[in-house]
Amino acid sequence: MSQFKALVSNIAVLLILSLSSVLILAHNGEDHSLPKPNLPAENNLPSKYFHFKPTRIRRYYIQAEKVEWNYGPYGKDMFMGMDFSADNRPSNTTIGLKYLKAKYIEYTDKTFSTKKAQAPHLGIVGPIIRAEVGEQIRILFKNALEFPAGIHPHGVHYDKQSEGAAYVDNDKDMSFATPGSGDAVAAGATFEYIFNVPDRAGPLDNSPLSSIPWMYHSHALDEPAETQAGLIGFIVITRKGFARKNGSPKDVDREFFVMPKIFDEQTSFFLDQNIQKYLNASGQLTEAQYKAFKAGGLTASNQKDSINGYMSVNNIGGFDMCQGERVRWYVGTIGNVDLHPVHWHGNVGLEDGIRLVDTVFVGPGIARALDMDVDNPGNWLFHCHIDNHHMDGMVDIFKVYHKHSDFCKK
Ligand SMILES: [Cu+2]
Repeated sequence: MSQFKALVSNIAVLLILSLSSVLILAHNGEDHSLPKPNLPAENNLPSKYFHFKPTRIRRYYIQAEKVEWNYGPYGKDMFMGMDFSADNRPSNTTIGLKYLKAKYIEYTDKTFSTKKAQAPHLGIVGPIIRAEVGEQIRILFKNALEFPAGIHPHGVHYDKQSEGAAYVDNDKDMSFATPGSGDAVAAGATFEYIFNVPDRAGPLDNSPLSSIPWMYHSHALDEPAETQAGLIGFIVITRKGFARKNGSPKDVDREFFVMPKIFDEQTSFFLDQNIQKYLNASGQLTEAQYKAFKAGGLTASNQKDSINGYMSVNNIGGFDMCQGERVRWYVGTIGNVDLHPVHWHGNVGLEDGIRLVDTVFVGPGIARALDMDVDNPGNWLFHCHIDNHHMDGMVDIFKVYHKHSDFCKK
C-alpha cells in the first residue's frame, strides 16, 4: 500500500513539474517581440579624428579583378622534388592548381590603365598600402569583379563611410550595407576610402620597430567568399620621420611579406565558376555530379595550403637577401582555422621588437613583424610548423647570399 502511495505522489510530482514547464513555455511563447536594437544614429557621426590634419596624403588606385591563379607555377612540388599529390593534379574529380581567384591590383592613376610593379614574392597578396604616422591614405577603389567587394582596413582610423564592412550598424535604415558608403562597392563601381594614420596606428614610442603591419581585406556582403577568393593584403605604418619616399622604413635593408593560408576554394565566390571552367569545360558533368561537387565532393582537394598563394616552394626567386642585412619580415593572415606558426631555418629574428624567435605564430586578422639580422648564408626552408599544413604545401625557401657573392656586390 505504501508503494502505491509513493507511486501516486511521484506521478503527482511529475504532473506538477510538466504542468509548470508547459506554463513556463506558454509564458515565454507570449512574448514574440525581438529585443530592441540600441544603435543610436548619432554614434555613427565622424569621430575626433575627422579634424585630423594630415602631414601628407598618400593616394592609391586599387582595382579588384578576376585572375586565373596558379598555386604551383613550376608544375612540380619543389619542396620534395616530385610531382604534386593527386589532390593537386587536374583530373575529372579534382581541379588541380589553377583556379579563378580575385586579386587586388594597384594602378598608377585613376584611369586604371597602367599597373604598378609589385614585388614578385607577394603572389596573390594585394598591394602594400603604406603611410607614415601623421599622414592620410586615400584609396580610389574600383570593383571590376562581378560581386560586391571593398576594403576593410585594420589599425588605421576611419569613419563609418570608410569602414568597408557590411552589417546592420544603424537603427534608422536597418540596411545591411549603408547605401553610398564603402561597405559593399557594387560590381563596376568605385569608392574613395579615407584612412587617417594617427599615432595609434604606428609603432609605440619605446618600440625598436620603425614600422608595423596590419591586414586589410574585403568585408562586403560575404566576407569568407571574398577573402577565400583572394582579396587580402597588408598595410605598413612607419614611424614619423622614418619613411622613405615610397613609405618603406629607412633603417631596414629589405622587407618581405608572408601570408600563410589554407585557401578554401570550396568557400570561394568562384566555386561555381571553377567547377564549370575546369571540370565541365565540354559540358560533360551530369546534374548529379555537379550537385555533388557543389555539396562538398571537392572539399579535400579544394584546400590549398599555401604561402602568398604558392604551394610547395613555388615562389622561386622571391625571398633573396644578403648576409649582414637587416631584413624585416611581415607575417599575417585572414581566414578560417588559419592558425600558423611560421618557422625559419638557419636564422633568428626579433618578434614585434620583444624577443628573439625562429617561429612566429599568427591567426586570422593578426599581423606581426620579425626583424632578422641575417647572419647565416644558405638556401633555407621556412614553413608552417603544423605537420599537415607543412606537408600539404605551406613551405617555401629563402636565400641568404654570402656577403661577398655577386648578388650582394650590386
Ligand atoms: Cu599552418
